[in-house]
Amino acid sequence: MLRFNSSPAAVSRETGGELGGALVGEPPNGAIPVWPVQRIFAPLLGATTTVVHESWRVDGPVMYGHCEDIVWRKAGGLLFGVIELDEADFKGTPERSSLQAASEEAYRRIFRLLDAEQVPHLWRVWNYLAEINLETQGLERYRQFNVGRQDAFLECQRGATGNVPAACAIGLVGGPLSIAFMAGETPAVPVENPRQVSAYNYPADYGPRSPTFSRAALAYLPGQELLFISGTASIVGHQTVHPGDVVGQCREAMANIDAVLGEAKRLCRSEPFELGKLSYRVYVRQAGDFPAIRETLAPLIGKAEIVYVQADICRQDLLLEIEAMASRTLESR
Ligand code: 3EB
Repeated sequence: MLRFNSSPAAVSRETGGELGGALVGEPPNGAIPVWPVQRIFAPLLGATTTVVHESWRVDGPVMYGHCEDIVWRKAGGLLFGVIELDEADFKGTPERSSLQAASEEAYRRIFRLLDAEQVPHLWRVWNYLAEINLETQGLERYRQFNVGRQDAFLECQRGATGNVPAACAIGLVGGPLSIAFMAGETPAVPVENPRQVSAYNYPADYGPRSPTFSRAALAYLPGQELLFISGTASIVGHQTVHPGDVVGQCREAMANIDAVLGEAKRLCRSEPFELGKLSYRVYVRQAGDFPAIRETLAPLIGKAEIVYVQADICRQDLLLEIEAMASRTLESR
């Protein structure tokens, strides 16, 4: 059983079975845990603390390792890892930026580790990079990242369509390229959104290579069903809708999540997932939009857990992005 916990403490003490997690908010004063924790240094909005600590815990013995800038832990058919790469360590060329090179190398290393540890199936990936909307060498940095990511998928014989992980790709003010990942011994079931063109089929208007992710992934552990919903924005078809209208974007993003839940309903093994029973993270481009977003989401999500973070979204015209997760126990028959 994989358990997710979010606590408003700078550093949570290890209580046993920690697989990995994330620290979201201001850099804490205290020590950062030694286990794989993704540092997402971006302001929290509407929170009572300056940092939240999210962790994934499992039952049973945990194996761990550290190689090629990846810190990872493995238990119960699952592996969680974090890789941080400093772009400055990668030589760029006029045709291939250092971010593109770092992105490709990060994914190559992830795939190498997953193959070696025999946990080959990537379920969910969390990507963070500095200055995501900045154009350098004639290409926006998010698009440079997409080229490196897709090249690695193809090079490692993973394929870049269909069976690809759920993901998010978010911009921070600075810091390294940081990628966290959850992988399993068994494949996840990819879920697409009928309202949207699959991201891996986006036309070339959005960059020389399409983004490599699915809209959501259903994953299974003994007696447990997990749903990972990728970063979801105000996109219909492949186009941004409601530019400049944060409330409209917020409603559209939730309509997209609802559509993904509708697809998941056809594929899942227990009762349908509901909007009010997910755990959410919302990325808000402009802090000033936060009150309107909170008000718009409140009636839609009820008492669901939600963390708001100020960060950049991968298209200049997107004002927010919403990701979510849910877990349920499965009755054994
Ligand atoms: C979109 O739907 C919005 O590049 O991994 C959402 C989730 C987005 C993941 C990624 C990008 C990614 O295209 C952006």
